[in-house]
Amino acid sequence: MSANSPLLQALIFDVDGTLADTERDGHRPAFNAAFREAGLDWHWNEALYGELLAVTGGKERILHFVARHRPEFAQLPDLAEHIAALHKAKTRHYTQLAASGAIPLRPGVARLLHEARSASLRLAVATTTTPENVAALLVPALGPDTMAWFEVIGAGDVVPAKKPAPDIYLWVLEHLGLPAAACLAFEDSENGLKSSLGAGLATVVTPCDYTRGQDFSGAAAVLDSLGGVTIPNLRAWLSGAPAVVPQRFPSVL
Ligand code: XBP
Ligand code: MG
Repeated sequence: MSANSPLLQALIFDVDGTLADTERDGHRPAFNAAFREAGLDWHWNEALYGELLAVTGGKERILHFVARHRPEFAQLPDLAEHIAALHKAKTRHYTQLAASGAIPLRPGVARLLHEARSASLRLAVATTTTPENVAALLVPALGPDTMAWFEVIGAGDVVPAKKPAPDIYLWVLEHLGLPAAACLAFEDSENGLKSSLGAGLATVVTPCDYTRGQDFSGAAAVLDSLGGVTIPNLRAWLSGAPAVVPQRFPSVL
């Protein structure tokens, strides 16, 4: 590291797809349960959901689906209220599922969070998902005190423009009181990467099932998982070193 290299001070994590593979078997069935409960015959299968993921944010995703696939509903004068109610029910189903421990963290995530804490790195979250979903996912996997590990949690509607807009990362940086050059972001999707790069953040990408094959140009590293990634790796990537992960660790740790 040269004398001018930035000092890594904080790690900012996306949640869905990055900390856990939540979309196919977490968010998707929760949306479908909410639709069923409301008496709608809407069903998002795996392939359709993959297409709908181009739109971030659950309420925005439902609106996009209606516009594309159920245009007869698009004219309802109180459509926004209907969508808000559907989304509230979806969040209830998702948090119940996640809180049961049914959605495991991705390989390397728990270890890296522990190592980052030991190295006194500050932790933050920058996600499009609803705030209560974050705790529902992390607490069963990491313990009751987990949310206190994260100094700033940027989630859901705290900024109106969701990813790929950079706003959520800019909001988190402002609340951390840090420049982008002192932080690393972790993402799994092209939309997420556009958002973090737009905020000026060096970004480590671990694609998930739905995002593999997307364009990750500009990422500091693109890896199968965070298994084997060390804090020295992260410091090196912030300084622009090529992404070579040592293979001496089992990939699940
Ligand atoms: C996550 C999302 C979210 C979740 C659903 O994107 O797009 O919409 O799919 O969450 P990212 P809500 O990982 O890029 O932040 O239904 O709570 O919005
Ligand atoms: Mg994501």
